[in-house]
Amino acid sequence: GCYNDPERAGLDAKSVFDGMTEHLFFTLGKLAPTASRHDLYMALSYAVRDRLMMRYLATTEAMRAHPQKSVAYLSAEFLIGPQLNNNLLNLGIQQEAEAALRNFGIESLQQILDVEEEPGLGNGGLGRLAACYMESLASLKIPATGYGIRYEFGIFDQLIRDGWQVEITDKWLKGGWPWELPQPDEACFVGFGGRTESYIDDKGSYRSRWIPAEHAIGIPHDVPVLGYRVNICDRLRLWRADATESFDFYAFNIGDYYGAVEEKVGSETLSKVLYPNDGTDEGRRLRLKQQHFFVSCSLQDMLRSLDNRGLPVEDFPKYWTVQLNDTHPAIAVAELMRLLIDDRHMDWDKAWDITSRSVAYTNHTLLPEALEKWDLNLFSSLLPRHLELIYEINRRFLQQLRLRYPGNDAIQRKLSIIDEDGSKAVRMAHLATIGAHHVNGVAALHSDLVKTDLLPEFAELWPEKFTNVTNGVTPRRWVALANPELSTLLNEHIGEDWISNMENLRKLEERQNDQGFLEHWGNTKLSVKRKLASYIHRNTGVLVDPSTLFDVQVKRIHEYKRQHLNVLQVITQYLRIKNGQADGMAPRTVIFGGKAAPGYYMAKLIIRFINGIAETVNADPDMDGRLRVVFLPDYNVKLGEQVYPASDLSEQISTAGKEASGTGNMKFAMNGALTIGTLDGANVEIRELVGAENFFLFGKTVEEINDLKRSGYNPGAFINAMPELQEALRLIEMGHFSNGDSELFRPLLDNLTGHDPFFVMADFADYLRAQEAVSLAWTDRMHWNRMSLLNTARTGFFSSDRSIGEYCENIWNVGPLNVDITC
Ligand code: DL6
Repeated sequence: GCYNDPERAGLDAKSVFDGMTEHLFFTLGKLAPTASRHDLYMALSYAVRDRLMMRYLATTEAMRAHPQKSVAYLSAEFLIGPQLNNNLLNLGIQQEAEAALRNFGIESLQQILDVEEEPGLGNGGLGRLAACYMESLASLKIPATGYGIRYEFGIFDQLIRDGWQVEITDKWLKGGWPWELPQPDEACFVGFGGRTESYIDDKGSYRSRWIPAEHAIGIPHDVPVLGYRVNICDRLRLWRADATESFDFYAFNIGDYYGAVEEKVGSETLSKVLYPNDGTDEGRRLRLKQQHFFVSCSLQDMLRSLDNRGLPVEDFPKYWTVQLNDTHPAIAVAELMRLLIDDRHMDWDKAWDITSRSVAYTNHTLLPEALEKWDLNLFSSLLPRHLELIYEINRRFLQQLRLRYPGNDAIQRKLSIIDEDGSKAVRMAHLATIGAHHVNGVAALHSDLVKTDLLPEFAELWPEKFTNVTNGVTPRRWVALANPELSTLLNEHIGEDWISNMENLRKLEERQNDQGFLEHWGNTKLSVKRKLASYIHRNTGVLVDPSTLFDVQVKRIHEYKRQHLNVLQVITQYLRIKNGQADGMAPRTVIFGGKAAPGYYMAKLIIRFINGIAETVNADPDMDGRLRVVFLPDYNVKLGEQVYPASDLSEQISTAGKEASGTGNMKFAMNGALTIGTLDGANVEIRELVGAENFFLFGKTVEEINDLKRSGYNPGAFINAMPELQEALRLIEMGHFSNGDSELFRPLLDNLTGHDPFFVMADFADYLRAQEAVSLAWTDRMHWNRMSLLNTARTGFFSSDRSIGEYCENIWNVGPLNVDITC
């Protein structure tokens, strides 16, 4: 077939303009002179989507004609961010789009990009990682589908009222979202609840089957994912839950209209809302339903794709490699077994062989509260057949263990999928580990800790299963799109290759002693900081000076990420200025951003704390030109794109051993920010690559933290050794940052001075020392610029292209697909 229709989908400015005009008229029912910016955004997006379609269909057709292995990336979250500019960049038509817009009286593309609403279908790093990986898969020409949920309401919008976080429903679909293609004829049925029964099939064999009490329908909504300057266009397939009509019809006929509506409303709530992933106890039952819903639809879809192409189901592992993004989709192990055994009448061994050769699992956290466990009663009431299958998987696994460790009951209890200590529960990480052919952590340190601390016995049992793939982020979005100023500079001096081969940034090192270049480097950063300063002024009313050091911590608010450590340090700086002891201190703008889970009290109090300090500091004339504190409301992908490029200092200050990887740390470093950080997650690798002399290290190591725990940690001992810290705590206690209210921050103070679970007090002195080193380094601007340049030059490793390359090679065993779109 011919997928290249230059009339209908050309890439020049005239074609884009014609496409927009056509969509304004026929799709949106608008005339150009009265079109709003939103109309123009929609028209341009549809015109761009047309240009994705031929690549998308050519990719589908290539996979039909020449089947090869494809990646199924299963993730409860895809935080994909705004789509328009990314697609323009990857197609190579940003300038053409801008030219087309000028014909509608729009001066800059940015004015239209500002209109785009982002789908907040993720909480933070895990969901954003999935989005970067989809983009890299397509750019590396690997056939892939990202399977997830089309939440009607994604992560809440955050407002700040009187210093507190207020959550507002995220209505990302309200203006219409032009990037999805609903495919109702590819819907799937999913069951819940009910019972199981045995029966004898037509060949006389005993079988089990599940009689669910209720059903939902999953309607796929496909989002094209175009790679950078390639013909491959992969897809994100997001499932929306719909009501099952057969039930409704029956109820309508017997006159139970309201009963039928209730059923309909019930199943539609399934894809209604995204839940926090941090272990707070919200919506447990619905969350498990969501997981099974999207996993079941996705696996049915994969099996159907084999059927449609006439490929035998036994070849499932030859055509699909299924990656579990954390344990949220771990039910896939039991569901694939069920589909193969119950629906396809396969025997156990064959089904297990297929399942365990297809599935791999990525662990993203060691935090015990975030490791998923499902109460056994809840689980059996929703998924009775899956529980039977899990019992059988477990029985066979424990048998294997008994042979390996005869008489060792303790190890069986510890590794069993069923947790029998206290109220019984299903341990999803164990199910995933047993069912997967590979288990990986997301940074070198984290993968080591998975082996030594989280799953040591599993790692001893199956050493070859355990591996590492350090996370990465896509340079297209996080440098080329987010930082056009830096991109232009890079393109001029080292060529454009870096966008698809980030290791080429190394060429920058040749310029590290070139004074003129370093000055240019610094000025480029300054111009990006001016843009952020103006955003800050418009959105918070705070005036900040772009020439000050932009010291930034943006990420979810969590005690382990220790935003409160940062705030305490700010108070110390404030006190030093007040006491006339601030000689040599760099003038700073300290910027925070991030959302707290709605049910996480301490995190919300930390937001209030940041805003309390900001209010006091920013109102004090003594701080003018020396210290400003800003909390940026509603931190999301779009805002991240403005923040990373404009940062000088990246705060990566989690308690060692708690942050699995971090990916913000990579975005900052690529954009030339220096890191102040602990030896945690990917910080370790960032420091190794950029060089210890270009990184501000502080804090206790994982071993030192463990020693402190063992010896009985007493934060008081650390506080007593630091008069400055005592003074800071005293001021907080007096209500100095809360208009005299001495109770407001008491829970935070009690936490820090009491048991201090994240070792804030233990790391404080060293953090202060490292911040002084930052101040000192800032005084020699050429030296700072050189360090900044080296951070960019040496962080090509953190491109998600490298991570995906490793997954393809070491875990998935997949290769690129060639797609031809010429006629
Ligand atoms: O791997 C992506 C991302 C890491 O960079 C973060 O360090 C890690 O916290 C995050 N993990 C999760 C898992 N659930 N929880 N909580 O979000 O994954």
